[in-house]
Amino acid sequence: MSVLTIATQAFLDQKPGTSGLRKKVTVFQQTHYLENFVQSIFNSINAPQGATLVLGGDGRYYNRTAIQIILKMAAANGFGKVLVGQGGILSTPAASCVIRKYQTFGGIILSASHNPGGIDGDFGIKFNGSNGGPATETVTDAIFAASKVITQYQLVDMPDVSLDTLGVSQLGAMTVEVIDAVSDYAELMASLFDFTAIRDLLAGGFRIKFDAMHAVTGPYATEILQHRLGASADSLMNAVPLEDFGGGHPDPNLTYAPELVSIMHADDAPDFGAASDGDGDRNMILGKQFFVTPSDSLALLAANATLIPAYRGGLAGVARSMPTSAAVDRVALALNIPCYETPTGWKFFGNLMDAGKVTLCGEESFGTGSDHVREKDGLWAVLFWLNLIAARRQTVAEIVREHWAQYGRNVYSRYDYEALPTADAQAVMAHLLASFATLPGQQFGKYCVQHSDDFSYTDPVDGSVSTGQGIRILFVDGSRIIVRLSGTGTEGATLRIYLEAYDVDVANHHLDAQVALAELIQAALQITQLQQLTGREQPTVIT
Ligand code: G16
Repeated sequence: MSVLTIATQAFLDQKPGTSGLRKKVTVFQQTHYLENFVQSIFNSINAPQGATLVLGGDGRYYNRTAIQIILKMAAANGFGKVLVGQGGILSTPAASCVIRKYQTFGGIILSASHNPGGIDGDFGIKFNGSNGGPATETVTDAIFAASKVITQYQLVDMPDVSLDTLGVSQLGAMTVEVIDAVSDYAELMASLFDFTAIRDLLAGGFRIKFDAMHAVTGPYATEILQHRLGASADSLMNAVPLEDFGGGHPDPNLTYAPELVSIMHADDAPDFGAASDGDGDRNMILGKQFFVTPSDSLALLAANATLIPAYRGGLAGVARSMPTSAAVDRVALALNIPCYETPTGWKFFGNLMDAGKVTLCGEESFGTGSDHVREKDGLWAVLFWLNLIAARRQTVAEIVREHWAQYGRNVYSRYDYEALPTADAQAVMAHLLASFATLPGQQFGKYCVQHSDDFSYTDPVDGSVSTGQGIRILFVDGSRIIVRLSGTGTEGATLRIYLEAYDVDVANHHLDAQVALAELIQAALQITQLQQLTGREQPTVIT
């Protein structure tokens, strides 16, 4: 086996964001760009000689090319074995499941998640550790540091490996095992949920619609929902993965899943609708003419967890990212279990789950999951909902409204301003930071500012500190406005404004969130000076 050592020069823009390195495909296609980052991973993770890795991606454009490069580099860097999903495919939660099940050293996941794909779209890469979760900031900082001083990388000079046939082949001294991308994950799901109850629900005429958005969950949903649970073929839409996601934006929300949203708002809508994203870790839940906000979904799953076989014994604790609404905090209080508030990014939940402090976690960005893996998990959330509906035999809307009546409603919305010039977005953040001294005590309509700060987090397990995690404007009545810059965009800057108001009055619970939040939205625009500083009149996406 001949190992080639290639001289290279550092790229200075390889800092991992909220979830790995995400860039335009054309950036990754530059000579040495992908190789530099992969070698920087290998130079930072201290893998023992002969270690096993998991490798797979969401199937987007450039996935197959990248997998061949990474395999050859892994062989040259002393790995003993790589488990690759068939066709180079593994959803993000399935990759986490495989890392854990086969106790590998870690894995490399290729995905830009919900970002568009195709030759003009985005690509991404991240390293997950042996717990199956995204590398912590300590590791991603080390990878970034290594990427700035890299001078060479190594790969074996050998032909490509076949990725389409299950089985074992050799790449020099390293074994490549192509594994079924779906079966380990499907078995894990069957072990968590009451498949018999869900099968009975569906056989009894409960109609569902799952939109795979031409992304990675197509084969998983076909196996689990259709083959194992008996859903009809027309329960699935866009279930064939495509390299460019059919030209769509594989982000399951009210803006980017319009086909599903209109089906769920028709007079003859199915009883339950759901969608997942590019790499299968996000979920959107819909009832007949009813949208469940991700923050409410997390709270509901926590409140109903003991209806599910895997969580029958109760929850150790729950966690949410800071911008996620405090709906789950109220459930945790009622259940007398701890609730942790972390920065945005699933990587912050890993330590809490590993230490047994939390069982369920979630984020406003359509991510929910549990300690069954160390990634958020789209289909898991869908199955959780189906299992709880099978147990309660109520509609989605009835379940949510009953929850609000019991706990109050954390009315919630997020405004995204995408692809802003970076300087404009930074001007908004600088303006807010400069306002901290004068904001407390100021009145905006019915809202009076109590406190404002820039969120920082001390990990209760390893003591690491993460600062600058988003600006919080907290009001006397418990309402909140959060402003932060996204860490997953690839064009300019994306600024997010998160709005939350708490309402216990059942008479208001029928109100559309935009109506209920109208005054808070005005306050946010006034406080941020967003329109004046960016020239943007309207957000790109409202969820
Ligand atoms: C990633 C992270 C999530 C985060 C989301 C949005 O999700 O894993 O934890 O909430 O990005 O992050 P931001 O607001 O910085 O864009 P995914 O689905 O893209 O991997």
